[in-house]
Amino acid sequence: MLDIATIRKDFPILQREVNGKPLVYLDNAATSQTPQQVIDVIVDYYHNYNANIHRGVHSLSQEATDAYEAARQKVQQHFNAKHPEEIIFTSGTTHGINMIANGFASMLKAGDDVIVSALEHHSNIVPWQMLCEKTGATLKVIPMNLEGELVLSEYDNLLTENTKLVFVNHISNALGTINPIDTIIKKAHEVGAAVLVDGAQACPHIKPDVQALDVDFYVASAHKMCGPTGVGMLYGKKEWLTLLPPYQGGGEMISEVTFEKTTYADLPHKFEAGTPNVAGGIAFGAAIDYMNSIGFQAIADYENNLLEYATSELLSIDGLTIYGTSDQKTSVISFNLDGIHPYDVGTLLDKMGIAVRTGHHCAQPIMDFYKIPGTIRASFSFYNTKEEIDRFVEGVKKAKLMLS
Ligand code: 7TS
Repeated sequence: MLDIATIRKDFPILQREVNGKPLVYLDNAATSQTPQQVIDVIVDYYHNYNANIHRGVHSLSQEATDAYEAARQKVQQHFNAKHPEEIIFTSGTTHGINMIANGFASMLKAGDDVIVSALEHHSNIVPWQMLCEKTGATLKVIPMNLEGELVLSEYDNLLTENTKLVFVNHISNALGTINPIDTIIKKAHEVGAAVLVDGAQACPHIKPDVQALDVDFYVASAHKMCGPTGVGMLYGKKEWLTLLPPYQGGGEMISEVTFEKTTYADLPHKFEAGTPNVAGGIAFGAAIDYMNSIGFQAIADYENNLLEYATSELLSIDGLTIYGTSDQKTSVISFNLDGIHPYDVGTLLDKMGIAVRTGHHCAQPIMDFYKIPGTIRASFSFYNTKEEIDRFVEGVKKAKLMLS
């Protein structure tokens, strides 16, 4: 059992009011809130040992380098990567995906296929479309069903010896569906294709094991798991990261530079050109510590209860449709009220101090599938409470009355 009252005290922002009402923050899929323990780590860095890393002989630089590399090891252990150099610090999920899409540009050709899923965030669609434009490779799509699940029998039909890459999210940001990535990875490997899993929405809820999954690439953002914005991780199997060319050229990613030829640094530095987000990387490590101190099993159990409760309460409202009804689902509810634009509901909820997201959630193909302009999305975290869900459901009822 989680002691939610105590946990909530860790999050200063949860104490504030919005529009004269206590904040109910239900936009956790967009970004999670930051506990004081993580804020303190950022403040401590700038107060006490702000320095550039990997380059100074002076003490501050050594301290900052040690803390940054210790954070890399925390990320490595958390995701169970075999080697610390398989963890590349990025600016977030989008950056990690673009690194890999860019890397494959020199390896794909016309006649090759890459497979995406119908449930992706735009950041796991557009970089691959750009890659296909560059290389002549063909983009194929695993379709979805009305429940918001991937149709795996169709995936079987798409896989051929021409398939070079498959990219799929672990959990859908727009619907909350947990995708069967272990099966997707196994089947891709049977035809020799590599797999990138977008874990942006999974990492706030579960602890992925990249070795057990045997995934080739896994990407995530710190800001969705109690860390700061502007930092994330790319896991890549060492063999792949060694093979792929660097994404950006610059300082710190080289071994030797002359005007005739440059040789690249070893992993992970080959993919980390320029001064990184040092405070962010260190704080990412602190966020991982924080979440593990609560425990991912406890988080999942608690959030599943919130999801069940909120789903049944919302379904008691006439004319309310939930999109994404898989039984493999995390704590995200996307819904609409008959004849009412999601934006109007979101705006009224904000007036009541309740933060939700409205719109297409950067997943337009899903909205096209359901033939809707967008949804209202409430996404719950372990620091949300049943009382907040009651206020939210009351808010939706009020908004419905005002708008019908
Ligand atoms: N992939 C998924 C599945 C996501 O949910 C997001 C962000 C991204 C990639 C991009 O992450 P970034 O940190 O690089 O921006 N999703 C959302 C969302 O659902 N609402 O706001 C951002």
